[in-house]
Amino acid sequence: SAVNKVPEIECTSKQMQQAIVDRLHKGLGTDAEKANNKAWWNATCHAVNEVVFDKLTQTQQNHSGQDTRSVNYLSLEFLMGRLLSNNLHNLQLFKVTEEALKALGKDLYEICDEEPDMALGNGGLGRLAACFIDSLATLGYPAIGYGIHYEHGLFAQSFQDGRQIERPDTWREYGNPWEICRPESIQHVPLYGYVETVFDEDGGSHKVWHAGQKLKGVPWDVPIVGYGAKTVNILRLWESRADEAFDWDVFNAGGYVDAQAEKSKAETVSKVLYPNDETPEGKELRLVQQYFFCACSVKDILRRFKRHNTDWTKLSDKVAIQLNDTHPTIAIPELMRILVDEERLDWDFAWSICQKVFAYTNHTLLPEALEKWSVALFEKVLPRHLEIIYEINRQFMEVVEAKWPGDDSKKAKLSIIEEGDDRKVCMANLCVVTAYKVNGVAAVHSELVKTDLFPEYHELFPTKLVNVTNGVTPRRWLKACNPKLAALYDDEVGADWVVNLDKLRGVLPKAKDVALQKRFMDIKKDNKIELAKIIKDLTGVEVSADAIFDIQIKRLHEYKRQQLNMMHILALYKRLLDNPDYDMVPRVFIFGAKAAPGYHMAKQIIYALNKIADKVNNDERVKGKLKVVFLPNYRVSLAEKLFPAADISEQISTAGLEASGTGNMKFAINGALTVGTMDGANIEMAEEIGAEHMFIFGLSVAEVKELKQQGYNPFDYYYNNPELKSVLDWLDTDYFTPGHPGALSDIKRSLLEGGDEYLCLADYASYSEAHLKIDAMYRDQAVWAEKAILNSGAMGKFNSDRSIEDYASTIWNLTKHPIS
Ligand code: 26R
Repeated sequence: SAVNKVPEIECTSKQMQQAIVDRLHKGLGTDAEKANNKAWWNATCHAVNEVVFDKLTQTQQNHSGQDTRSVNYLSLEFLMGRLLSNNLHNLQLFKVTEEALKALGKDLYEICDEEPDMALGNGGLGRLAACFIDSLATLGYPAIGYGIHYEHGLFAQSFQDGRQIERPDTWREYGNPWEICRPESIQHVPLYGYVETVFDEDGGSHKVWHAGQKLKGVPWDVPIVGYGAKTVNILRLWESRADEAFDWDVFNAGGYVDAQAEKSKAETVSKVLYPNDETPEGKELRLVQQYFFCACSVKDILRRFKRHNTDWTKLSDKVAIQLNDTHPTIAIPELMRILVDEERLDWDFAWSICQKVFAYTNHTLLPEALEKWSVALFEKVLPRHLEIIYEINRQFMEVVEAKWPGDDSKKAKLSIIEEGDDRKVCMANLCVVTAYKVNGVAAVHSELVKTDLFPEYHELFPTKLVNVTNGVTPRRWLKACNPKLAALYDDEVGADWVVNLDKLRGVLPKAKDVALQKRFMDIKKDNKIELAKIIKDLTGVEVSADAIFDIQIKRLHEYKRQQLNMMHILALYKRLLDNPDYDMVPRVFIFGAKAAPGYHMAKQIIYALNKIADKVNNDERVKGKLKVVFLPNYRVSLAEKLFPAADISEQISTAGLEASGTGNMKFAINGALTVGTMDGANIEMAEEIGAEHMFIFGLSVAEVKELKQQGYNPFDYYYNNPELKSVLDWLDTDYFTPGHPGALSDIKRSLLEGGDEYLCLADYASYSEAHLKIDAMYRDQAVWAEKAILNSGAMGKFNSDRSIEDYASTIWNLTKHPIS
């Protein structure tokens, strides 16, 4: 089909030069002599936008003109990273622009490095949303991403004496060339206040919510260029402002100065991204943020619907709303409120519409990550929504009663309201009750959603719970970030692998081919040399590209088990100190991770790894065989330099706890071998690649359950494994923190007295063995190269285009509208 063709370049190098120099002159008021790299970047972006805006208008006119069914992807997070290189690749203008800038004496890669990351997300969930909107546009689906225009994205991280310091991220301090403000689509959002029952002349009644405060939502649109540049969709991000239209005097007689204070209060709503990954913070501002975002988005969706429609039965024909985790759940009672209170539809009709519009994606099974809001807070901020939730719940409890008559424990478990001293609204329950489909993000995760998280819901709604395995966009995560490997694949399987990743399978039969192996390994080596330079720049540590690059990059969380990796590093260090001739292939362990600012143990693990790195890297006795590097400020743009340079990918979560993982996919596509547990998408990767080409270790989901049931005692492992014992005891000394004995003791304590919730000790021996196999295999470079090729070539399934096709067919019922 048309969308699967790699299109022609439509612009010459000369024209691109002219466009960029033009933007320098006419857009920025500078010239080629005076301009610094930031100005060149800006000018290049604006030159690119001349093409993008054209295609954007075409796409939007086409979709609107045909009143197409569309998906609305609601997400509090979009972790976009940088856009210039990505947009150039998707427009097929990268080479031309590289030439154009070269002729002007500039290096495109350096110019791209000027761009601040758009870090409007925490980690996996936010980056998934970014990959998905890339795929939606590439495949030609009408789609719009809705999010928040945070002034500050995820905090910038630095280290001070090994400890994490957070500073505000300032991605748009000096403007952002990619966004367009759309004041014509402003929305108004009520908050607080009280609910009045108004009696109608016909004897009925309806509710009126009298807001105590109002916000204005200002939309900023970021064009999302599909690969091949046929479709350009929109990411619409809402910024909060004070609402001048609101009559402040009624509520606040304070006058001008107080009004200014109200203004800055209003602006705090979209000020900052909450940096908590997997642990919700029950803060009022977060609830206001969620509601502000949902209210703006739902109103915008209805505004678009009403341009062509008056019949509400058609809403579910035109609109699908995907909830990215529970964070945007308030969109559900908000749609109910609008339909019932404002459009005056009857409740049952409105409810039947809602049940056909919303679908929900679950991204985590960790109980602490499931959002619950206190009823009291809800009542204060969103009094009408609480009433609506009560009514949804009352009716749902009747359904439960009909299914399990008299069973109060079932009702307690399924109720949207958690009873007790501090009553709570359970957002996940509201989602499952309402949504017409609920999906997990990898096969094992989706099974666990059915059997462990929502077994009763599954009994009640046997077709509601489904799986859509995650994927990543091969445009950013192979073509743009690893140009040399991309060129190899162009030669080997044809350039259209970028829209059909299954084509990479073409290299599998040649995995033993010596010439291919050499080219593949030379590329890996080049990428490692480039990363070594970055490591030197950022940390001062010198590493050899001949060593095994063993990388763990992801948020810092105990369930992801960076501390297990750490224990193994300490064991290697100990072996080297005990035996100076200990025979191992030189290894560089590389970490990148941010800890939630309030997560003490995560911060301790960062501190410990930094302290261990200091010691190991400066110890002559290890003879350069061991290096440890913790890169500061891990983010998308740094990730793009790490995945292509990895030999080993660490995917070592406790089985059953990593919903999917997506970094695992990016590593394997770029030719790293995985050391991993049978968890999340690792399991499906093993199916595609062959488990024998990975380093699988540790307890399975079933074994984890069994061990926990029996009663797990970490001391059993501690006393039975002398190496493990000595490694943990080391943490009690002041060896790594001279003068501060015990500075690392709480890590040991949580692994022993604390009960080792994530079973690090139980998996240690198996993990350590897997690393011996890695060491042995790396010594045979032909075998290693073969395995690397077999991994990369078998990753076609994990293309986010495949994920989106799954969503489109099993959940959204969406059809393509390719723009010619
Ligand atoms: C603050 C709280 C509500 C919160 C909880 C959890 C905020 C953010 C999260 C992030 C979670 C949901 C997340 O990122 N999950 C990750 O989603 C990825 C994409 O599906 C998975 O690959 C990954 O395994 C999972 O941890």
